[in-house]
Parts: sequence; structure tokens; C-alpha cells
Amino acid sequence: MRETEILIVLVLVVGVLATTSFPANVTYDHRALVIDGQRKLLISGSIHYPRSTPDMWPDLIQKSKDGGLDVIETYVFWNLHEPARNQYDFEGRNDLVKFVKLVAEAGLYVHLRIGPYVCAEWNYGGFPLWLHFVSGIKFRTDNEPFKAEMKRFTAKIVDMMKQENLYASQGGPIILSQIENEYGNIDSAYGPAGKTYIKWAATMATSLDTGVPWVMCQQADAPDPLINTCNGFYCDQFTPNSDKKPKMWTENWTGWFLAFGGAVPYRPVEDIAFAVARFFQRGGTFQNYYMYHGGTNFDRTSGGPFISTSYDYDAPIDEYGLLRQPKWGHLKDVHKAIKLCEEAMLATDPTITSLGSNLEAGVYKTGSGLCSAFLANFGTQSDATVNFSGNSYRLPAWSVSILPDCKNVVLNTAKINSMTTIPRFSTLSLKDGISSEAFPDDWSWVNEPVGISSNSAFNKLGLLEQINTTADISDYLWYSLSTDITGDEPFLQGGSQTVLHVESLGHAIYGFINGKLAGSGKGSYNNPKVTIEVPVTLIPGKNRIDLLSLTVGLQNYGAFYDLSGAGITGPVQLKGSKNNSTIDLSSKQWTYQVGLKGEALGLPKGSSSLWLSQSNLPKQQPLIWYKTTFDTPTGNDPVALDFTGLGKGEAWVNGQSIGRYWPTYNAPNGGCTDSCNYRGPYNSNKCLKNCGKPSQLLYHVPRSWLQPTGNILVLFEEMGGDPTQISFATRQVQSLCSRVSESHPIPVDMWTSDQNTGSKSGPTLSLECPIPTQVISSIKFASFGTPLGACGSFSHGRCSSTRALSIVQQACIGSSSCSLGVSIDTFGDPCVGVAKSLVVEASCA
Ligand SMILES: *[C@@H]1O[C@H](CO)[C@@H](O)[C@H](O)[C@H]1NC(C)=O
Ligand SMILES: *[C@@H]1O[C@H](CO)[C@@H](O)[C@H](O)[C@H]1NC(C)=O
Ligand SMILES: *[C@@H]1O[C@H](CO)[C@@H](O)[C@H](O)[C@H]1NC(C)=O
Ligand SMILES: *[C@@H]1O[C@H](CO)[C@@H](O)[C@H](O)[C@H]1NC(C)=O
Ligand SMILES: *[C@@H]1O[C@H](CO)[C@@H](O)[C@H](O)[C@H]1NC(C)=O
Ligand SMILES: CC(=O)N[C@H]1CO[C@H](CO)[C@@H](O)[C@@H]1O
Repeated sequence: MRETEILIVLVLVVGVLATTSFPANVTYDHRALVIDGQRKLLISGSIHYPRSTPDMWPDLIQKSKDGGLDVIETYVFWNLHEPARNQYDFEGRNDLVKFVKLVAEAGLYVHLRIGPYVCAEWNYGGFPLWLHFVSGIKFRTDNEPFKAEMKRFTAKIVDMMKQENLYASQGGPIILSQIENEYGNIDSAYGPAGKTYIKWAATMATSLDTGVPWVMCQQADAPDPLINTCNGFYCDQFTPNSDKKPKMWTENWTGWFLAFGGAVPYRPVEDIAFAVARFFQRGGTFQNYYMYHGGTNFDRTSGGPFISTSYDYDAPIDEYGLLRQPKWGHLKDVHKAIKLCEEAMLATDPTITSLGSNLEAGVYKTGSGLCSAFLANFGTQSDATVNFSGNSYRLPAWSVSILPDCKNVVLNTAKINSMTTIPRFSTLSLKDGISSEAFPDDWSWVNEPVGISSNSAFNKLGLLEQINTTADISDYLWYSLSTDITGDEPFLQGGSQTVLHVESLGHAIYGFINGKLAGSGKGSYNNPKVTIEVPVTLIPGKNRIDLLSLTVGLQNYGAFYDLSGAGITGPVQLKGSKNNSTIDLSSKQWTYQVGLKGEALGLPKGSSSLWLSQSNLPKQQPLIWYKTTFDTPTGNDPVALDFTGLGKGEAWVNGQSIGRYWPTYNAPNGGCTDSCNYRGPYNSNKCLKNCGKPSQLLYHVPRSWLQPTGNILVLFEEMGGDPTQISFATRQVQSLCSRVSESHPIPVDMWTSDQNTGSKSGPTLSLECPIPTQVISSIKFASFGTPLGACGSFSHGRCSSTRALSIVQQACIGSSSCSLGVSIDTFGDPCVGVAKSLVVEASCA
């Protein structure tokens, strides 16, 4: 860095980045990462830069900082950065350097997980498709072609970071890097070559001399000096493979990903808070939320196959960049409580003692008199009272209490002090939008031809694997065949229906006979293979069979996942009802076309003179392109498009792909629960919602892709639908709610270490409007006593103070935030001797 640049950087970051604007020495010992000789307790969260837009980044990073994060973690997505070999792209959403610098400007550290295999429910696990065609290559194992490419890309990224002085060793924010990713889960499939590969990867990474430690996650045999780290829903039982390495949790899953055809997973915050507190109770010092903001799989970036376009992940910051409450707020309180214990935690190892069945204390006590404790009840059924250091403590089932001074509880993971918000999408029809011009009914269309229409089509004997054939430049591959019917074919005998039988590795098929859609089929996340059996009517003479095969995101996980393949690999047969009447077409000469005519013509950009706009807009017709223009809804609320009425396809706004849409793929009917019991081990099927409904109806359109008027929306609809039913949905907060009981710990904000001597304030209920310019406009409900129900459906219980509503109204209306003491001093005592709570539901405007 030149001196003038140093000055500029200093001016920009002064105050916030004071700890990292000078070269920092990052090492580790058995307790923690050590930065300039000091152990650090670090809370990290994943934000993947291409899953949002650069204009969203500063706000996402600030909300992460406000939520108590110290570190932002991201993967590096090779397929975005090197779409063709030696042709790099670091622009727009791919601007990794800008993202890292923005994190630095906010005063946070970066964990850069280069991989370059990333998994991440990302197309092909992040590998560029051209890698598949490198001669002699075998992915993720010991062979020269793969190692050469992996090393070249890893070194390219490291050099880029170095040139921008982004490593902590250079004064930048990057304190940690990852090589490979969860290889330990699958390495046995690669035999001895897997072992030598991991040793090579460790040596290669170390040789790049970043000056900061490298980690390998889920790799029990990670060679020194790399730190092996844990990924999972819980990591409290994890120990690193050396007593010289710290206990680090690189992926704590805050929720789970959504697949088309699946229900929407969520993870109760009480359980995440429990998992985090347990990890720190048992000696952890670094943990990362995967994801802190999940975002959106724009374009064709989703993997799977069948991963949805939304990658919301039930993360603390939602897909649209708004706080998910109470998740964000409760975890913020957990972070504050843990940070109050930091000094004792970093000074020593925990002493773990049993306090009874399913009850455990983790105590950090130093010779110099520091003491912090975590008291856990990991039983799933009963609350318990424990004796600890001469005092007694009530521990709800599946919870941890945090005692920064080994005496006073500042937080219990099952008691939420943070407010809840209920989001609402208000919809606007595209037609009667904000202004009469907003979404005119001026749809135009182009028919996509059925079958081969391109000069670059080619013939080949037999059925081709799809990924080898398309190199993923398109989701679509036509398999086309002309067959002569004389009338005496065996499958026509017996007078019964002829059936076309097609088997495919995935992921979906549309079968056309003589230009007409005869049938279709789709796979699923758990089984991408598709078989269709469709009745067909053949005519004497020439008959055309056109099969459109498509991928829905390429496999991203598992041993040899890159070879799992897709497309119609056969058999393809015409079957009659009689025995031995089947004719196999698999080895005939097929004609192939990669991609659609509309793609070749650039229809996604909206251009072309082919758009038709007569009065009779075709609806419910397969293979059709639609286009319209629209004005942007006013205001700043995030915008989505509601694809009700359409079948399946991809959509572009002003030429930018907002992703694949598939509103007709519903989740199964069973297995959902509205109020999931957070007690007990979580898994990805435990808490599901939206059963029997479309997996995804709403598709995020980033505001930065919109101009006030004249935006162009283009759709390619595969199955048939009615585009005039599409509407806008803007994301707002409908209600704020909070419930705090008299027995709540006092808020962690108000805790001071002389709590036990000073005057004790009681628990407090706080409300704050999500947007700073808003004020609390109404109190929809307030009750002090024994109120019932949940946010949106509260009701008075047997006992209720008559003064609660007016007291809350007086304290809150007209302010952007308010706090109330939860005690009989404020509200009077409507039922002496009964444990009481205050609940409030408010709205902001
Ligand atoms: C970095 O810190 C480690 C341990 O804290 C120490 O051994 C080493 O000498 C330091 N290196 C530099 C360059 O200061
Ligand atoms: C806790 O201590 C009290 C007396 O101080 C005693 O009555 C009670 O049984 C103890 N509880 C447990 C679980 O040891
Ligand atoms: C792709 O083609 C290569 C040869 O070019 C072959 O070895 C490989 O098995 C094919 N992959 C699939 C999934 O068919
Ligand atoms: C086909 O042959 C099997 C015995 O080989 C017989 O059980 C079956 O009924 C036959 N099916 C038809 C449709 O003729
Ligand atoms: C079907 O063909 C097999 C030989 O391919 C033969 O053994 C069998 O008898 C045939 N069945 C009928 C019902 O013609
Ligand atoms: C590494 C780890 O802890 N993985 C766990 C993640 O969570 C699932 C479901 O609870 C467990 O099966 C894994 O073992």
C-alpha cells in the first residue's frame, strides 16, 4: 500500500477499524484465536456476497454488527469468478474485494472460506463447469490436473487479497481462511488418494503465506498447523485434534435450506441460543452462524438439484435484509451475555461439573478472582432447580442460564426478552398498481418452438448425458427423433393405447408428440430421477418425438457428486399392451439442441422485434416467453413478485435474472407444525411450515435493479400459466409483540457487575419500530397478568390489570421506541401471589 492510500484508509476507518488498520499478528492457542498476543472470543455470521446486491451489503453488515457479530464469514464462489478458464469476473455481486472492504469499514473481521469447493447449496458446489472437461481430472482427490487448477484459483484469490492488503497480517480484516470444505464427511470414498489430497491441500494453503491461520471444517485429521473445526446444529461435544488448537464452530445452522417441492424449515431461536450457550459453556471461543443472512439464489446459481431461489434459511436477517425477530434480538442478547463472561472465559479452561441428571455447570474461574458460569438443563422434559455456589436457580428444560459473576443470571436462553415481529406482504396487482400506468395490461409474447430450431443442432447415435452436452450454459436440452409408423408395429397391436416411456437422471422432462405436449415429469430434492409414461397417439407416416429435458441446479454435495449426471439417459421406449411389444428408441439417431431459441435471441434482455402483442394473449400454453413493462412500487419496502398463476420457468427484470420460479411445486401435505417444540435435539425435518402449499411463491426483486418507471419484466414459462395474475408484494412489518414475565432476568443491557450491591431494577419490556423514521401508532393489545396466545392472537387470561392498555399507550404511542418495567409497581397487582407477565402487540407507521 502506498502512503497516500494508507492515509485514505485511515481516514475512512478511523475509530472503527482501530484494532485492525495496522498489521495484526493472528495465531492461536488451545483456547482461542490470538490477535496481537490477546485471545479473542469471536461471534461470526455467514453472508454470501452474491446472494444479495452490493447496495444491500452495507446495511446487512451494519445489522450484523448491531446484532453483536465480530466476524463476517463468506465462501468464495469459483464458478462466478472464473466462468471460462482464465476469464475472471469480480464485478457487481461478484465484487469480493468491495465486500471485504465494506466489512472492514464496519470494523468487523472476515473469515474467507476459499474452498474452492463450497457446497453451499450452490450450483455444482461452486466449481466452474469447464473444470469437468479438463483432461484426466478427478475432483477433490489426489491428481495433478485437479491440484493444478485448485492451486491456481486459491493462489489467485490469496494474491488478490494480498494486493489489497486485506489480510490481518497486512492491516486488513481477514483473520482466518478455509481450505477444502467438509471433506471429512466423504473422504473414505476416495481411499488413500483422499488422505494424500488433504495433506497436499494443507501444505498448499500454508505455502501461500497469508500470515493468518487456515481451518478445515469437518476434517478430524486436518494436518498441523490447520485447525479442524466443527459444523452442525450442535458442537458442544466437539474437540479439536490437538490440545494446541482452539474449539471452533464454523457452521452453526440457524435454520435450513428450502427445496422446490419441500416444506419451509425453521429453527426456534430458543434452540439456537441453547446450542450457542452450550458451545461456549464447554470451552468454545469462536462460533459462526450459517447463515446470518441467507439471501437469494439469483440467476441459475442454486444447486441441489431443486434448491429453491430463496435462500432465506430462517436466518436472523431475512432474505429481504430485514431483521427476523425475535431471532435477531434474542441472539444479540445471548452475545452480550457471553461477552460479559469473556474475560474469565479467555483466561482459563472451563470446569464442567454435574448438578444432577441432565444438569451441568461450566465454570470459568481464575486465580485472580474472576468467575463466570453457564448452568445448563439439557433435559427435554422437566424444568429443574439447581443449587450452585450456595444459591438456587430455576432452569427451564433445554436451556442455559448465563452468570457473568457466577451469581446473577443475566440471561436464560429459553426466556426471550426481545420483541417479535410479524411480517406482512401487501400485494399490489400489476394492473391496478400505484399509478394507473404502473403495470399496464400490455403483455407481449413470443412462442418458443417445440423441438429443434437451431442451426447448431447436431445428430448423435444414442442418448447423451445432459451436463456433458450442455456444459450448463442452459437448463435446457432438446432430444428429438423422427420415427416412421407403418401400422404393423408390435406396440400398436391389440388395439390398446401406446405409451411413451422415458427415463432420465433428472431433473424434469416435457414430452411432445408431433408438436403437442403429451406429458411431463419432475424429480425431487431427494430423488432427482424422472420417469414418465405417457399415452401417445401416433399417426401413420412420420411422427416427431421431442423431449425437452431440463436441469434445476446442479448437484453440490456428496462423494463424486460432479459425476451424478442429468438428462435422458434412457431407456426411451414405445410400449403396447401386449407382451414383447416394446420398441426401444434409445440407440437410434437423436437430434440435439442445447438451449432455447429465445435464449439464443437474447429474449431475457427484452430486445428483439419478435414480440407479439395482439389482443388475445395466449394463456395456459407451454413454452412461451412473456414480456411487460411496469413502474416500481413507491417507498423503500423490499419488493417481491408473486408468481401465483404461473407454472415453472425463469424471470428477468431489466435483463437481470431474479432466478427460477416454480409456484406450482407444492410441499407435501404432512409433517408441518406451527409451533415447534424447541426442547430436544433439532434436525432439518423437525420444524416445518407451509405444508401442502407452494414451496416458493414470492421472488425477491432487489430495488437496485429497478428504475422508477418503465422496468421490463420477461418470463419464460415452460408449463403454461397466466402472466396477468402476477402481482407485486412489498415486505412490511405488521405487528411488534413482546412478552416479558416478572421472573425474567433483568435485560442484559442493564446489567452491571455491581448488580448485587446496587439497586435492582426489574425486568423490562421494550418495543422499537423496525424503521427509525416510524413511530408506534397503536397498541393493539396489552395485558399484565396471565395473558394467553401468541403474537397476533393474544387474549386476556384469568388475571389482567385493567390499567395495562392505557399505561402502555401513554408510554409508547408517538415514540419510535419505549420501555416499561414489568412489575406490580407499574401496573398494580391484579392477582396477588400469581406469576404475572406483560404482553403487548403494537404497530408502527
Ligand atoms: C505472533 O504471535 C505469536 C504468539 O502470540 C508469537 O510467538 C510470534 O512471535 C508473533 N509474531 C510476530 C511477527 O510478532
Ligand atoms: C438445594 O439446597 C437446599 C437447601 O439449601 C436443599 O433443600 C435442596 O434439596 C437442594 N437441592 C438440590 C437439588 O440439591
Ligand atoms: C461425460 O463424458 C465423459 C467422457 O467425455 C465420460 O467419461 C463421463 O462418464 C460422462 N459423464 C456422464 C455423467 O455421463
Ligand atoms: C405377459 O406374459 C406373462 C408371462 O410371461 C403373463 O403373466 C402376462 O399376463 C402377460 N401379459 C400380457 C399383457 O399379455
Ligand atoms: C417374449 O420374448 C422372450 C424372448 O425375448 C420369449 O422368451 C418369450 O416367450 C416372449 N413372450 C411372448 C409372450 O411372446
Ligand atoms: C457435525 C455435526 O454436529 N453434525 C450434526 C448436524 O446435525 C445433524 C442433525 O442434528 C446431525 O445428524 C449431525 O451429526
